[in-house]
Amino acid sequence: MVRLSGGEILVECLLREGIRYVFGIPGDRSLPFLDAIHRVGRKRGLEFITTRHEQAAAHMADAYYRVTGRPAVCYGTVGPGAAGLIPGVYAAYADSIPVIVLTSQNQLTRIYPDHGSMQSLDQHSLFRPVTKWSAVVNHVSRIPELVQRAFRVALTGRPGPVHLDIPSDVIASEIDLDPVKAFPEPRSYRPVKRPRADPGSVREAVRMLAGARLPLIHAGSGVLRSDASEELMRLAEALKAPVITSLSARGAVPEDWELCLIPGSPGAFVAMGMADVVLHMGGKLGDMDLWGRSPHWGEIGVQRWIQVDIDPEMIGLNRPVDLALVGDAKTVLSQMLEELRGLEVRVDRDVGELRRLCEEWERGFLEVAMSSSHPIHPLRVVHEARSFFPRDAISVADGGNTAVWAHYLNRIYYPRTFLWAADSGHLGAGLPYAIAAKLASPDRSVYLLTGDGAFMLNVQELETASRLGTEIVAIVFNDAQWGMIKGAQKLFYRSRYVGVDFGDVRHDLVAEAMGCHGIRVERAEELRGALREAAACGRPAVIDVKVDREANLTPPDLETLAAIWLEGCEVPVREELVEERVEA
Ligand SMILES: Cc1ncc(C[n+]2csc(CCOP(=O)(O)OP(=O)(O)O)c2C)c(N)n1
Repeated sequence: MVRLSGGEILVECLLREGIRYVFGIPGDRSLPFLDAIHRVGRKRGLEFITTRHEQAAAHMADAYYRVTGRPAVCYGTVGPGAAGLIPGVYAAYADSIPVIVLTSQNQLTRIYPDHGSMQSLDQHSLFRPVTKWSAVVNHVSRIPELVQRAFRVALTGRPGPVHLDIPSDVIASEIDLDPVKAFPEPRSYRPVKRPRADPGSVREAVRMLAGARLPLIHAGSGVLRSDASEELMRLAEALKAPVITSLSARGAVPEDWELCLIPGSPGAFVAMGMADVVLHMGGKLGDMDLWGRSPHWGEIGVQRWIQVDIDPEMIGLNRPVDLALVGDAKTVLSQMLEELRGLEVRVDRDVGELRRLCEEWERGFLEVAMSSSHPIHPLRVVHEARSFFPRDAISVADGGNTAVWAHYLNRIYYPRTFLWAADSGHLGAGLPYAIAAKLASPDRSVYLLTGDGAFMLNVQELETASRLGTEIVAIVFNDAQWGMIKGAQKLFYRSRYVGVDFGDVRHDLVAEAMGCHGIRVERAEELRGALREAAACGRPAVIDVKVDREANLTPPDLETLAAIWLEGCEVPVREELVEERVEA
């Protein structure tokens, strides 16, 4: 038996799970935990990284998982610290990212219900809607069991964040325990094998796909979470089936691959309508997938649909299926490949034309990018950045229209090299994502394409980047406006702008003030030199690019996106009334 404090027990549990980073802002309630990191954790590779806002801490833990496939921890102190984590935890939850969220809580005798302590907050309830599971650790002896359960819940099934609320007397108290029993290997408390699908259904699915006139694979982020890209490409090749990824699964296949149809491109749209059998792997078919419904997809009952998901609750969520397979993407794809052996596959499929449509679409954007140099078109910035950084660089997107432009010309070639808060659309995630991506993968280039509005939401993290020496290149599309919202006001409300303009900030000078390198660019010809300077400066760098304000209002897809988001809530624009009132 050994005598350990709650803080030491917690650290030991995290070490057993291979945790490398705890991101957060300390509070007085976390002192025993921090001290245990100092005495026990550090020498075994566990570090506490202070951020300058808890939201960024959660985004960093999120990004660390996206890049490495291994979870990280974010921490907030009782009350404001916990509340500050929420936006980042929500973004992770929306994209099914397993983040281990720890919060400090007041003493057991003062909580649930609270009777007047400073900073009291029902954190258990607060985190429930943005986590898969939340629990209050009500005794020091329960720390191992509840931490182990937290990891089990976070990492199995459809992954997601989990939350433990730890009272300050629990973390400070000591107990005698048997370390062999208290800290077993993870495989003794959570499954390490991936679930297989029913073999009969796999056989049926493969037969449907092999005999299809045009099979199409739609890959969601389950493919990324399960590291199934290689199996996916092998299956697509064997079937001669084109692949479209969801926007959040970009990188699951190389976007210049002959079977890849870029989401949102005409090639993808034609295939979505034409395919007679669709294999939908690991995703929820949300609004950005146009709900899997006609007119963009084939008619229900005509276009046959096979859905694979690790979570049975996702089956048929937005489109009825002809065949459901419940299992892990990588395992099910391997089962399919095995089943396909020796089976005759139709060979008359030609996806070349579909692919040509994608390339034409891209060429159109490239022409716009290169058509002028002043003011700088946002597409030019995207193009210069993508062609400067190596194929395996990690790119992070943030912002409204900036992220839309980035989609057009920022091609992704490898899994886990594209970070974007896809399902939350959470502005401000970009800078913390980029910093954590560099921590997670120091040998790769990391660049951020961000709107200026989005950038300022977590700009304080430039200090974190400079302290950590994470050499990222942040490219800020400076148009001094909330472009996407202003663009919607332009399209639907006759340019009656409200709340969408702000000042021209010198982001390069802000960067310098926080220990980073800053460059301002006003002409397109300066972009290449600025990128070179930023990449070679040996510090995190910010390139503040003055982009064309007018062009940044309405990228071609804005109208479609706005129609999806505003469906059913369009306000009829009654011009006569508006004019009458103005005159009165
Ligand atoms: C945290 C958060 N607040 C508000 C929004 C709503 N929103 C969506 S796009 C957008 C404008 C983004 O402006 P910017 O980052 O400057 O990029 P731009 O559209 O100008 O390229 C806003 C405010 C959001 N998605 N996230």
